[in-house]
Amino acid sequence: MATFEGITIALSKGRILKDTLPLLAPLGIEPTENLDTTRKLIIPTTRADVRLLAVRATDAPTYVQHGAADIGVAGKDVLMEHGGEGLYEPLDLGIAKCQLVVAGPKDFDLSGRQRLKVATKYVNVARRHFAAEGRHVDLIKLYGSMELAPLVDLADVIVDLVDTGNTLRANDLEPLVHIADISTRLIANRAALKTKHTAITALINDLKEVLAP
Ligand code: PRT
Ligand code: MG
Repeated sequence: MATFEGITIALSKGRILKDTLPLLAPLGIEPTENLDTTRKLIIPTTRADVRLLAVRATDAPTYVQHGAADIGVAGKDVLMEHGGEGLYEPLDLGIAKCQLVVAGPKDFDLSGRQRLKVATKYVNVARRHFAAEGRHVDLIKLYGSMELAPLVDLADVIVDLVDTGNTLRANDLEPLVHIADISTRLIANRAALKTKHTAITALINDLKEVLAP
């Protein structure tokens, strides 16, 4: 595999992507392929020293942690679940904001249940949250549509993201406990921060300027 001397950025596909590109454009970083239609996974940009990787949102920290990408863009929820080992988190990009919550049927009595069944894709976050309350819970790992679980008695409650609250309301659920405010973060590989210090620091500072001119 040919080595790339410039900066490799892991971008989360999906809803974060369309909010990330306008932050990079003022830095002269624009993909040379249409990201909606290209099948390429390594995407050159209008800057010869910067290339993009289009990765699944949940995989972004993994690429950066192992140095396959120098920097990346990931939701705080994904970082909390991943653990953030080997990662530096220099910037809050302030996009894709939402909240991580425990949600369940309206007026559900969380304390009334001895052994709680919790469905989530955030099993580590959920385990930590309930352990901090001294509770053991049965965790059920799901990969999406968590809101369905309490409706069909797969779980009592879910740990999931909520933005407008429309999805919960449409399914007669409500937020019960707030766990964390979520937004998208810039992450950097700790080793790359040393070996490519000048280039990465310049990029971080340019991004800061875009966020708060
Ligand atoms: O598919 P994959 O597993 O790779 O990831 P994904 O499907 O989670 O990715 P994607 O593109 O959906 O984006 C995920 C990232 O966007 C998350 O990691 C968050 O950091 C951020 N984000 C911000 C959100 C939301 N807001 C959000 N509302 N991600 C998901 N939602 C979902 C939520 O899970 C729920 O089902 O939207 C629904 C609730 O929305 P409301 O407005 O009805 O409350
Ligand atoms: Mg998805």
